[in-house]
Amino acid sequence: MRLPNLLRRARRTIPTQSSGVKVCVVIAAYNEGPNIGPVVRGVRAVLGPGDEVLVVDDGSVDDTSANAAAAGARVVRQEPNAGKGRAIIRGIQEATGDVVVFIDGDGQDLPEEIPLLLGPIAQGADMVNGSKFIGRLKEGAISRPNYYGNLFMSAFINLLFGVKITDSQSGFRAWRLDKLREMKIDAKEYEIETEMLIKAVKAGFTVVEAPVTRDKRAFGSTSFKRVRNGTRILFTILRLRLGTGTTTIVSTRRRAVTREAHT
Ligand SMILES: Nc1nc2c(ncn2[C@@H]2O[C@H](COP(=O)(O)OP(=O)(O)OP(=O)(O)O)[C@@H](O)[C@H]2O)c(=O)[nH]1
Ligand SMILES: [Mg+2]
Repeated sequence: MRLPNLLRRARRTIPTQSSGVKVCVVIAAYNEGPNIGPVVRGVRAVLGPGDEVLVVDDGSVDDTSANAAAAGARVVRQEPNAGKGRAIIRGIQEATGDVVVFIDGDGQDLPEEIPLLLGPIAQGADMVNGSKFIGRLKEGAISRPNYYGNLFMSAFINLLFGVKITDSQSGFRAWRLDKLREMKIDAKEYEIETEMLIKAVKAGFTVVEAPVTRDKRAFGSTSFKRVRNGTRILFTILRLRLGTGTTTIVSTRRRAVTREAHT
């Protein structure tokens, strides 16, 4: 890992190349032509030479794949478009290394904050959730309905599962790859984050949060459909609470989600 100056304080907690930890950053991208190049370059700037950036281009009709490859990412392409969940699942299958970081391809997450997610992994966490609600929301980063929707989903999960998550919908996360692959994930769309989080909690994984910044989308518009995807997220929470569906839990030991202190 090469660290930007502003993150030097976190250096002690960051796995470095010399520690032999290989990081794979997975980016699900759908029609992110103008955004993906800067995101990939930003990610590569904080990674070491042995690390990898993997872009899962999900049937984009623009130059997402070409731009991602030109910026130095390994690109896998799915056809036709099948949803963010399917793309993340493909990313988990294709990833190599010890630690996987997921980051959005639209410029809303800051690649220079990746070390903030890797620090707690080096200290023993299985999953680190980047939270904009204990971090910073920049101007235009989230619409008012999505803001309250996000808070509601997190509160509902906390109530049903007895945890203390602040940002259950965050797509900016780090995982130990071996733990990630212990879970069977079957989400198709934006409910993927909810499913992975709840299954990690139910499996007894050590889940912590780290404060991150959320910016506004650089170019283009979101594919998130409030009613459709909100309903899918809600049903995912209820399905996992009731224990129905194809959920596979490797262990029933539960640990509370704990916040990672600001460094
Ligand atoms: N591969 C793939 N990626 C997707 C798909 N839908 C969304 N994504 C990616 O997932 C990331 C987040 O998608 P957005 O549509 O911006 O959703 P969001 O950031 O959760 O929601 P907003 O806050 O409304 O922007 C971006 O990198 C998208 O390109 C899809 O169908 N396939
Ligand atoms: Mg977005």
